[in-house]
Amino acid sequence: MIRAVKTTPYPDQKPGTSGLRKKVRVFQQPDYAENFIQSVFDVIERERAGATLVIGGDGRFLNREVIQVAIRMAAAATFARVVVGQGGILSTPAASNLIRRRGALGGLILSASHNPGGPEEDFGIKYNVSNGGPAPEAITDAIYARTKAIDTWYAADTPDIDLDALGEVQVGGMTVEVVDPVADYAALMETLFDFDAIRAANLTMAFDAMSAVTGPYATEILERRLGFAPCTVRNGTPRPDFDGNHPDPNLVHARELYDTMMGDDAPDFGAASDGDGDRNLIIGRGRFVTPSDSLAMLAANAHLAPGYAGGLKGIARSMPTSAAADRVAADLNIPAYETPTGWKFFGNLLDAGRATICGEESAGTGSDHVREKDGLWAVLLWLNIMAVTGKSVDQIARDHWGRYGRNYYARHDYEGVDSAAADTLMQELGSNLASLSGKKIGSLVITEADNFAYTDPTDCSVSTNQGIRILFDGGSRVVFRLSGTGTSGATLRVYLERYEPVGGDLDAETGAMLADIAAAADELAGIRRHTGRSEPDVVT
Ligand code: VG1
Ligand code: CO
Repeated sequence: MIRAVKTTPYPDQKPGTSGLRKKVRVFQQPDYAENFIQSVFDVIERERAGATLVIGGDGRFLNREVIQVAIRMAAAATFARVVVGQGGILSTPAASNLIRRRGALGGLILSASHNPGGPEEDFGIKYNVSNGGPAPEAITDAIYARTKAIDTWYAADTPDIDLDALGEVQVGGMTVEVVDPVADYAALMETLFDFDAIRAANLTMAFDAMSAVTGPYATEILERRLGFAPCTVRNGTPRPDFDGNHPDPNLVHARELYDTMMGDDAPDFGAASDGDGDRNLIIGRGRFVTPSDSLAMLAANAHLAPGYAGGLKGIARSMPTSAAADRVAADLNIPAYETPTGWKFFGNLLDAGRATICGEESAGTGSDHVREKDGLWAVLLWLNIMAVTGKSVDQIARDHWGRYGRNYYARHDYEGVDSAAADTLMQELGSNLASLSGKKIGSLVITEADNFAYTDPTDCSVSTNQGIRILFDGGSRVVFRLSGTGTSGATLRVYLERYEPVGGDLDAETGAMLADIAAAADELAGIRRHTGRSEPDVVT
C-alpha cells in the first residue's frame, strides 16, 4: 500500500555548498524532510524505477528516523533496492564508494558534516549521483525548484525496519539490504596503499574521530588492519550529539590532539576527521600542516603509494585553497584546475580523467578512488609516504618548502554575522573591484581583483559569483566568501595567503607572515565597519 500525503512547499529548501543543512528543529516540522526527499525523487523520476539507492548518514540526531522515512519513500518511488549502512551509519566517502560499487543511481547522505549535532543543532540531507559524487548544480537547482512546487509525497505503508540487523528485508516491493558500513571501504583502502610497508614502519599515531562517523572505520583500518596500538583512535564511537563537541577537525575544535602533538610525548603522527568522515586534520610531531600544504605534499609524493604509482593526471583545488598545489602540478608537468568551493565541482574533472587528486583549504583532500573528499584516505596516504621515505611530517614539510617555496596560509571566519551586513560588505567590495588594480596598500600592490567565475571544461557549465579574489604582486592574495553551509546568520570567510619563495623565510610564524595581508583585507572590505568585529571567531 502506498500512502499519498498532501503537503505544501517550504520556501527555504535550497541546497547549499553541500546539501540542505538546517537546524534539527527545522527538519522536525511536519513534511519537511519528506518534501525534500520527494523533490529529489521527482527530479530523478525517469531513472528511479528498478534502480538501487544507497542511504546512510553520520549517526547524528535524527539520522535513524529520517532513514526510516527515506526507505518507505524509496519503496513508493519504485526503487528496486536500497543499500543502507548498519545502524544507519555510512561515512560520506564510504557512501560514495558504495554507490559506485553497487552501480546505484545515487544516494542520500544524511549529515551536516562538520556542524554540531543534537536536538538543538544541525541536520542535513545531500543527494549524490551515480558517479558517487554530490549532485552537480543543474540537479541541485532542479531539486530546489521542485521543493517550491511540491504538493504530495509518497511512502509505502510499512513499519520501521531493523537497521541493526545485517541482511535483506522487503519493504513493499523493494529489497532493503543492511550492510557492514566499513567492509567495502576498508577493502578499497587496501588496494590503494601499502599496508605492509605502513605496518613495518612501526609508526605511532593518535587519531581523533571526534565521536563522529569515522570511529568504526579508523578502528578497523588503523588498529585492526595496520596494527596501531589499542586506543590509537580516540572518541571512536559515533554519538548522536558528538558528545557535545563540534566535529570540525581544526586547531580550535581538535585542540586536545594539537596539544598532544606539540607535547614531549607526541606520537609520530596525529590526525582527526569531521562529522561525516570526509575531512582530515594532519599534525606531525611538532608540526601542523595546513590543508592546502597537505594537498600539495600529498600530490608531490603520491607516486610512492601503489594506487598512484603510475603518476597523476592532474591536480584540482578550490579557488580559496592556496596555490601550493599549482607549483607541484607545474613541476610534474600536469594540469592544475581551480574550481569553486565544494566537492561537486571536482566530479566532472575526475570522471573525465583530467584530475587524479583534488583538495580544499577546508581540510578536504581526495582522489579519483571515490567522488567525495576522504579523511582517512588522506591519513593513509600520509602514513604510506612516511613509511616509504622514513621521513617525519616535519621533514617532509621542510623538504617540500625548500623545493617549491611556501604558501603561508590562514582562514579567518567571522561567524554569526548579521546576514544583511555580510551581504552589504560583499556588494560594496564587489562594486569596487574594477578600480583596485594597481592600488597600493602598505607595501602590497594589487595586480588583479575579480569575482571568481568558473567554466567547467568538460560540460561548459558556468558558475558565477564564487568569491572575491584580490591578488597582490608576488603571489600573495586575499579571498572573501560567504559560507554556504551555515544554519544561522552569515559566516564571512577571509582567506589569506602569502607566497615566500625558495631561499626566503620558510619557517616563520604564520600569523606574523600574514599580518599585513590581514590588515589589507580589513582596509579593502571594511570588516570592522560592516560586522562590528575586530577579531575573527575562528582562525584555521
Ligand atoms: C565549507 C568549506 C568547503 C566544503 C564545504 C563542505 O563550505 O569551505 O570547502 O566543501 O564546507 O564540507 P562553506 O560554503 O561553508 O565555505 V563538509 O565536510 O561540511 O561536507
Ligand atoms: Co564533512
